[in-house]
Amino acid sequence: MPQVTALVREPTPSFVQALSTHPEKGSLDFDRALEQHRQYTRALAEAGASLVFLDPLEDCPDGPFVEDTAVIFPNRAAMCPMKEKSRQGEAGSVENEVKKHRSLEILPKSATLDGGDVLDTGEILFVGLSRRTNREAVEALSRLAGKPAVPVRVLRGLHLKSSVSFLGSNLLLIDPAAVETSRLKDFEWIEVDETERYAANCLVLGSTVLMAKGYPGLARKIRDHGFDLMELEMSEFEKADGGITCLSLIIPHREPNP
Ligand code: CIR
Repeated sequence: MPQVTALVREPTPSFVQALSTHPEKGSLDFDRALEQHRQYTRALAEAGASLVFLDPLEDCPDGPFVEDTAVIFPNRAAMCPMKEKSRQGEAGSVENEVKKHRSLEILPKSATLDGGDVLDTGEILFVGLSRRTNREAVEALSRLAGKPAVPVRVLRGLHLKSSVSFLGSNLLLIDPAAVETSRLKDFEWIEVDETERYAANCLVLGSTVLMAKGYPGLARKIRDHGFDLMELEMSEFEKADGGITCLSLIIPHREPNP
C-alpha cells in the first residue's frame, strides 16, 4: 500500500468523560478502551502504517480521536477550528507533527470544523454539515484543497464519516438514512443495513479495510468487493461516539521529487 504515517494517541483515565450522546456512555471502561486502542494500533502497523504516538493528554478526554484535529491534503494541511472547547487543547501536539509533513494553512475564524466531516474522494471533497462543521468551513476547504467541496447534511450521528466511507475507485459504504444522499448518487454504494449502522465508518489502507467487529453482513459485502478485512473490537469508542477512522490521522507520504 502507499506509505502513510498514522498519528495516534492512547486514551487516559479521563476518557470516561469523553463527549458522547450514546445511551451507554455511563459504562465507558478505561482499561478496556486502552486494550482496544492497542489492538487498533497493532492493526494499523500490520496494515503497513508507520505509527507516531502523540503524548496522552489527561486534560483532554477525547484526545484519542485524532482524526478530528486536522485535515491533510497532498501539498498542504490545516488544523481544524474545533467547535467543542473541551477538544481545543488537542491541537498543539498534532500541529507539531503535521508541520513535519505539510505546510500549514490557517482556516478563517468564522469556520468550525471536525476532521470527521471531511470525506475526500479524490476529485471532490464532501463535507458534512453537522453539529460541529459549518458552511464557512466548506468554502475554506475548497480553496485549501483546490477542488470542489460539496456540503452534505448530516441527519443522524456525529459526523459525515460516521455514516459514509470512501473505499476508493467509485465506491462508497453508506448508511443512506443518516445523510442527505442527493449529492452522492454518482457513486456505487455498499449499503449499510440499519442494524449494522455503527460499522459504516471504516478505514481503508491500500487493499485492507479496518472495520468494527460484530457486523457479519457488512463484513461479507466488503470482502465480496475484494478487500482484506481486519475486524476490531470498538465497544468503548462506540460509547464515546467514535469510530475506526476517528482514532488516527493518516498522513500519506509524499512522492519523492524526480
Ligand atoms: C466527540 O464527540 O468529539 C468525541 N467523543 C467523538 C469524536 C469522534 N470522531 C470522529 O468521528 N471523527
